[in-house]
Amino acid sequence: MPVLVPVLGDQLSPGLASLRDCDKGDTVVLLMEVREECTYVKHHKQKIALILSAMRHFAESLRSDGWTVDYVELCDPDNTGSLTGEIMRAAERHDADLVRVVEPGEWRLDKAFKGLMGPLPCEMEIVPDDRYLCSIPEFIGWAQGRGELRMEYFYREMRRNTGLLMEEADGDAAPEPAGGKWNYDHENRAGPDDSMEPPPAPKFAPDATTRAVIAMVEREFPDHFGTTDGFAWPVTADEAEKAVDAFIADRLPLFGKYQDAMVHGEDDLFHSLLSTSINLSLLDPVAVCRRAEAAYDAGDAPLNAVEGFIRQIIGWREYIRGMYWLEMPELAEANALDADRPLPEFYWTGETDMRCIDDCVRSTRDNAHAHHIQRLMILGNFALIAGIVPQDVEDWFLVVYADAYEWVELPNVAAMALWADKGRLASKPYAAGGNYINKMSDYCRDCHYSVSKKTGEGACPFNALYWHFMVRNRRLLERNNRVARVYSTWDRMKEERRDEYMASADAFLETLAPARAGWARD
Ligand code: FAD
Ligand code: DLZ
Ligand code: SF4
Repeated sequence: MPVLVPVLGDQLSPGLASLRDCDKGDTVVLLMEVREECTYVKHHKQKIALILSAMRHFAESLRSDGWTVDYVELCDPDNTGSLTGEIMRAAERHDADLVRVVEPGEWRLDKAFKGLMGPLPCEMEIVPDDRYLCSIPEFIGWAQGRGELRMEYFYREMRRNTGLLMEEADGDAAPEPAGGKWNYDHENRAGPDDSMEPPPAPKFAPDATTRAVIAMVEREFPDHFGTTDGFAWPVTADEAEKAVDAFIADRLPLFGKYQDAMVHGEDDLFHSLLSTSINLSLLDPVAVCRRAEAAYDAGDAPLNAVEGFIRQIIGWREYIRGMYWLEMPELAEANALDADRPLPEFYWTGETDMRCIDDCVRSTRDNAHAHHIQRLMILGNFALIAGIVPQDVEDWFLVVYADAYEWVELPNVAAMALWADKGRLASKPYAAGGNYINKMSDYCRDCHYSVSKKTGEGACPFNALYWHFMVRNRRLLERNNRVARVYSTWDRMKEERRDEYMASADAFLETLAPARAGWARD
């Protein structure tokens, strides 16, 4: 009568709370490959291959550590196809006394797991997920009574709690942030330049297990988006550690400076590519931050880079997760700007003359990855200013990125990129015209469109769409004092000019072919 411990595909840590106090002799660890998780949205082929391969490798490492593992493969003939179906079946198969599972990372599964408590033939315990610095109740406590839920204040608390980049002060005074400031973001806004030489990121060649999973994914999910050809993700904790070593040695020193830069054909620049490993739990996020801090202490990386990197993990990542649980389920339906245009087909095919979008979609298709500023200021920004339905955009982001789980994808897309939550997360919409993209990238140099042309034939579409967005949403946005002066500029423009902007945007929007059905969901 063992304890059955289901471990989900993104819970691949031997230190998982559900395993911690278990007796290896009286526990069965259950890992389940199930069709429903691969297809409730039609995830990128590379993403499915990554998760299933990492699960298979994790099962092996548990076995060599002395655990009894029950591994259900996708094509097992008795596989019910769902996580709840498999937990039920395994509880009966093993005549379990107790099912103990760490709370899932998604609202949808949380509801499904709570619904299992009655039908299961034994007790079920859902234990809190303590792989984060800030628990869900702590985050809700932090948010309560605050008018504005800004990441910066949350981040400072995480710095104090962890002591990361904190320095002892004189006497009894509280520790202070290294260098005297909490945030060095203003040093992290360089566009690309000729001196920039991004070192290649490490690639992890698929081993036999990964190759078998890739073949299965190609066979079982042939119509899913993306390619598995260049699969190079870490699939074990050891490989993920090697990825951290390479990042700290080669890319961290310039991570800050070029954090917001974009270069055509350069998919990684100085980014870490660690999100897939952190989200799968192959890496402990705080341990990664301590490695970066050690590089600063040793004089191997400057403060703006190390602070910027640590902020992404103990600041943004933790805050985003807290916001997900605070704002669900309403966040999934949010559409504060009443955006009503369907997602254009070119998000899937990359077939557009906009060189910036073409490059980001290519990287997304080939690598199941695009870096932050591509996601926010190209793909997210276009969807925002073109008024694309948030739920279409959310499905796209959840499908295409190897690091995408709803807890992290949804707040980033709905709240950060699309302002669908009316500014609960971001104080103003991240809307930008072509000038911003031209400053931060080399995309515009060889584009079919001219970034300096504002309206009419051949003008960069971002320019007129920016004003179209501002005009469409004036009632809501002009009350925002971070946006208000945009309207003074608009009001000072000649009427004829304003009409040209609106006509250009309308003409461009008319050309957008909506995505065909079936890309994201059947
Ligand atoms: P780096 O640039 O090296 O950053 C270091 C780490 O910081 C990342 O590995 C990640 O763990 C963390 N991080 C940075 N920014 C964020 C953030 N905004 N939210 C959460 N963690 C962050 N990240 C995901 O993990 N999954 C997603 O589905 C996802 N969707 C996004 C959608 C949009 C519209 C936007 C704007 C951002 C999204 N992000 C998402 C955040 C970010 O873009 C990715 O974490 C990052 O690009 C991953 O690449 P990297 O590991 O090289 O990151
Ligand atoms: C995303 C995903 C996929 C593609 N496949 C599986 C799977 O077969 N088995 C599994 O346990 N989890 C999978 N996942 C992750 C889940 O969909 C879900 O996002 C997380 O478990 C939430 O914590
Ligand atoms: Fe993108 Fe406009 Fe630049 Fe072309 S000109 S790359 S569409 S921003």
